[in-house]
Amino acid sequence: MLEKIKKIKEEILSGLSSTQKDAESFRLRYLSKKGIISELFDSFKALPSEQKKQYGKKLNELKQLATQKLEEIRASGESTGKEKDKPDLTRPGIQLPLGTRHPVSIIRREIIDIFTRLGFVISEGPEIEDDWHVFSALNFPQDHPARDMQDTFFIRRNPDILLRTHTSSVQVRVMEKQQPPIRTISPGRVFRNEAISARAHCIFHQVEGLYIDEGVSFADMRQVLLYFAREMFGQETQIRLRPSFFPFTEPSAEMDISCSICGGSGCNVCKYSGWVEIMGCGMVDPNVLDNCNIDSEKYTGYAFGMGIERIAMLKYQVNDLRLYFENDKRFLDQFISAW
Ligand code: 2NM
Repeated sequence: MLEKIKKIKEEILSGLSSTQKDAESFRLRYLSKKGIISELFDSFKALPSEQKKQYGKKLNELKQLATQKLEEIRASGESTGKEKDKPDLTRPGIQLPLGTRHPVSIIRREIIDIFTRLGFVISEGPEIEDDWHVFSALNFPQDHPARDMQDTFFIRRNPDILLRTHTSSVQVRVMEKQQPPIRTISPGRVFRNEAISARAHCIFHQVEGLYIDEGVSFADMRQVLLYFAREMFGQETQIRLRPSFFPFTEPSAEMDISCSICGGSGCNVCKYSGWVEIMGCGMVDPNVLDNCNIDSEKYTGYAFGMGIERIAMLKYQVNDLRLYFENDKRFLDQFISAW
C-alpha cells in the first residue's frame, strides 16, 4: 500500500499525466467517489488498527496534495484544454438600463441651442443673492410687492440675503463686469414663496436673455424672438406682442405664440383664444443700464425671460407643473431625447 501511495504521489507531482490538463478528468481520476484515492481510503478501513496510524497520515497527505493540485489546474483556466471551459467572448453583453433626461433639461438645452446659434453666450450666477442684484439694480422700487415676504425667500432674517426670484440678477452681474456689446442668456433655478399647485411651484427654471449694443431696437428683439418661437414650436408659428409692465424694461411686452396645439382654431390649452403666452420682454430701462455703469445715452438693449417648465408644458402637453418635480419614474421614462 505504501508503494501505491508513493506511485500516485509521483504521478501527481510529475504533472505529466494527460488527466492533469483538465480539472474535471483530474478530479475523476483522483478525487471522485470512485477515484483511486477514495479506493485507497476504502482499503484503509479494512486494515488492522495498529497499521491505521502509519497509513492514515500518508493517505491524508496524498489527498491534500491532490486537492491542492486540482485547485491549481482550475486556477490556470487556459490549461483546461476544453472549449466549453473558456469564456465565450462573442456572447452579447449584459444590457444596463439607460436613464432618460429630465424634460426640463431637454427644453433648457433646446432653448440654449437656439440662442447660441444666434451668438448669445451662457452666463451663470449665484442662487443665493443680495437685494441689489435681484431688485435694486433692476429698478424695483423699495416698496415693490415682489420684495414682499410672500414672494421672496429671505435668509437668516437678513432682508439683504435672499434666494433669487429671477435670473435677471445674473445679467446685472454681467453688465457690471462687461461693457457692450453684450449678448447673453442665463438659464437657472429661481425661487418664489408660493403655494404649490398645478400652475405654480416655489422652485422653477428660467432662461433670461439680454442683448445690448449701439442702436439695438424693439424690432431687433421682435425678429429674434420670432426666430426663437419658430425654431422651438415649428416654422408655421406666429407671434404677437402685447403691452405689459416690468420694472426693468420700458416699453415692456408679453409675447404670445399661435397655439401649437390647435393651430389657432381654439382648444383647451389656449382657452379658445388661439394664442398662448410664453415669455415677457422689453427694452432694458435706462435706469438699469446706469445702475450697472453702462452709458444709457450711447447704448440700448432688449431683454426677455421665460419659464422652462411653461415651455415644456406647452411642448409636451403636460399641464400639471407638479409632475416636473416629483421624479416619478413612470413620468420621466416618457422623455427620450437625442440630448
Ligand atoms: C423678463 C421680462 C422682461 C429681463 C430684464 C433683464 C435685465 F437684467 F436686463 F434687466 N433681464 N431679464 C426681463 C425683461 C425678464 O422676464 C419675464
